[in-house]
Amino acid sequence: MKNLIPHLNPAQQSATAFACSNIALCKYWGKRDSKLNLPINSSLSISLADKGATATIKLISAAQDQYAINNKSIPADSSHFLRLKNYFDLFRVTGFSFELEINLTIPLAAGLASSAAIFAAIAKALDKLFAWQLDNKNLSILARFGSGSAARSIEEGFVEWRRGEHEDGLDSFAEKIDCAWPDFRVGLCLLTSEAKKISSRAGMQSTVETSILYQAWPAQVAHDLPLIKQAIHNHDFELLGKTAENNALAMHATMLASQPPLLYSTPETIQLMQKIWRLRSEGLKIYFTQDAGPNLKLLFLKSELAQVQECFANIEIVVPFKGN
Ligand code: 2P0
Repeated sequence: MKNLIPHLNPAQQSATAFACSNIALCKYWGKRDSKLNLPINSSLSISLADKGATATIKLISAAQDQYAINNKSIPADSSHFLRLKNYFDLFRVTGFSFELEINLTIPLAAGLASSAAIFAAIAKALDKLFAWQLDNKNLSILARFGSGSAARSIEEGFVEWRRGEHEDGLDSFAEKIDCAWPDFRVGLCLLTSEAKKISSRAGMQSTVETSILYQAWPAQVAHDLPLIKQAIHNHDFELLGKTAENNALAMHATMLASQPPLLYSTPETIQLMQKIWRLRSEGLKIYFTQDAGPNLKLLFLKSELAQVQECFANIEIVVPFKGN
């Protein structure tokens, strides 16, 4: 941390920042260092524009930190509180505690990358509070300490998080891919906004430790990542969609082979997958991706919008690139 942040002298009493959520098209699943959140594999995501988290951090003279999400206080004995406190412990200022208010434009812990947006927003707000003026590379590393996928929530558009090689993690950060795709759309199909029972953190650890299929995962990523980048650069939607969908299903296959088995899908998830496959066989150009939860995210282009809205009620459409 000393190599990353210049000092711990606050420049102001309070700071606010927003960070977007992101959805991985090539997934991060598995850590080589769980303290520093260093991934086993590189990953690639699309940022969700105005869907994300706003963090307001204040220095208060109370005995203990106070955290709230969507105006609801987080109990001090909860795992959410402990995880946030562990992060804030990296930045303690003598004589002060931190007050944190998070406001989300996405459901909490429903596989819609809320922890990514939350820790990225906190990292950006801390940068303002202390006036560090970190660049996006260092903000990405700072966010990664809170949650791996938060490394990808600093930038907009398509983002690649390279796993890096160094033990200190200073080469493990995310960078924007310089390629806009204005017609690209993400559809959020919210089957449930209930919090998941097994966190991504626990789920990926169990998969790495117990799933024999996990051995195949780095090879899957080595195959998929260059294809997804190629598809982005060539605006080849079919290549992007089929590679991203296969990547998500392969990740879920490694989870299913864990002991005990890890299954984030519900019957509604499977029904939705089958509907997407049927519509695709009938000519609709849509694909899906799935994270550590039952909800699916649809990938499609603007040209399919009317049909997608007709086929899927209650879908929320995200336009990742502004001005279209
Ligand atoms: C991803 N997920 O690439 C993958 C796909 C979920 C499935 O990154 O332990 O909350 O904080 O590093 O970042 C969710 O895991 O886990 C995640 P930690 P994180 O988006």
